[in-house]
Amino acid sequence: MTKKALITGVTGQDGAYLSEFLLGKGYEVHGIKRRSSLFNTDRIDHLYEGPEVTKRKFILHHGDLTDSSSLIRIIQQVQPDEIYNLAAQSHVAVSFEEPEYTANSDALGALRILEAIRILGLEKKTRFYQASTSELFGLVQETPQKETTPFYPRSPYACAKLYAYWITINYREAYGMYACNGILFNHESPVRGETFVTRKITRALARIKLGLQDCLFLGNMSARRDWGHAKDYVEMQWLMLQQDQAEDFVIATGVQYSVRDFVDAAARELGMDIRWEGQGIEEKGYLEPVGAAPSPRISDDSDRGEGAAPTGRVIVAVDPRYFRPTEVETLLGDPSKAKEKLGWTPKITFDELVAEMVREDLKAAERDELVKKHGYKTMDYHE
Ligand code: NDP
Ligand code: GDR
Repeated sequence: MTKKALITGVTGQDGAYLSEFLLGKGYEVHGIKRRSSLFNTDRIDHLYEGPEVTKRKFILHHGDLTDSSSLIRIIQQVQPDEIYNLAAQSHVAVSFEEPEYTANSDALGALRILEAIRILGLEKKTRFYQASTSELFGLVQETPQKETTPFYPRSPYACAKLYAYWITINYREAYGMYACNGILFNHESPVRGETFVTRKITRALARIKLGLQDCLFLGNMSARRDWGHAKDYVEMQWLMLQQDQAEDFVIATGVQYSVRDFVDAAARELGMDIRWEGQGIEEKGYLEPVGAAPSPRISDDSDRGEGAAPTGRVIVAVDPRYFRPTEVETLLGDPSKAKEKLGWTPKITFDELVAEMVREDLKAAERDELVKKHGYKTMDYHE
């Protein structure tokens, strides 16, 4: 029997990687996309080009996490073996501006799906995966963070995800459902949303390299994260639903870098050398001319070395607009449980992740350069 999976947030980064992964495993994949005034299927369009579509193995449905009626209708129609709840207003900074909508989609959205499973009598058939997050740890109480580390959410997004985390556990305990949380640390890829910091960096540096942009403006460059690759992480989402018993797992690499380290790594990949000067809001990254003395490598604010004064132009600067009312300064995961029980080992290293993202953004920038050269306007994004 072909297994059926239903993915909410199918048009997002993880939705795209998970769809491809499950189609590769022979699943019939159903995805929920929301209505938008422009096309929003860029990340999954390639899946329509393969044989999956003609065999009707990849099917999209219109629905929304804020609309119970659409969720019940789709789940009733599909009768999925597995539901992956990946849909969310997933931007932490935006959640401070849209707290109520974030709670509606990210907290109540999970509840709506769990209730739909119950209303339709699918508790024993349908397994449920909730996209939980390292943001739950927020103001960290223990380092590294593992499944038993106490939570301390620091944003409306994290507070909404905290509800979703607990309601998933409650439905597991109350109704015997196979429902679990993947507490995933940051994971990125070339199709990461352009306003998350990693993609913002690789896209901007590629454009600066080709003269399409002057400067990259960032917020807190000392923030530290445990960054992995989305392709590795979606495999764990699937594995969590294949166990004898539903359990919650931390998925992380166990290695941490600062935002500034990420800028340095992306610049290196592009053959650019950045020299850092100043502190806090005055901090700037100068593009050193080829052949200049090597810039001191820094991994945090404390080990900044002495070097010659920078002579290049400023290509990275701080814009306080990107500071958050409450920040999550540092996250570092301990994936021991996933290693032991799921056989987790991330295949893609930090350097390979950065290199892939830079490569793809450089190709996109080269396309834009060509378009511009022929007198046409390129697409502008406004954060
Ligand atoms: P994205 O922001 O790339 O994708 C979010 C998806 O949710 C998009 O398909 C979006 O649609 C959809 N969506 C948003 N609101 C609604 C709604 N009201 N109804 C239906 N669909 C909606 O996120 P990622 O793929 O990066 O992350 C997947 C999930 O994992 C999210 O829940 C996120 O919070 C969580 N997570 C992510 C981590 C990461 O580092 N990437 C780490 C830990 C957790 P559209 O395309 O139309 O915008
Ligand atoms: P995060 O990711 O908040 O961890 O949430 P993001 O990339 O937005 O921020 C990471 C860190 O970088 C700092 N930062 C900036 N962030 C953005 N977006 N833009 C900037 O200009 C900038 N400058 C510095 C941030 O302050 C922060 O400390 C992501 C999302 O995918 C969530 O959905 C997911 O749950 C968590 O990862 C795990």
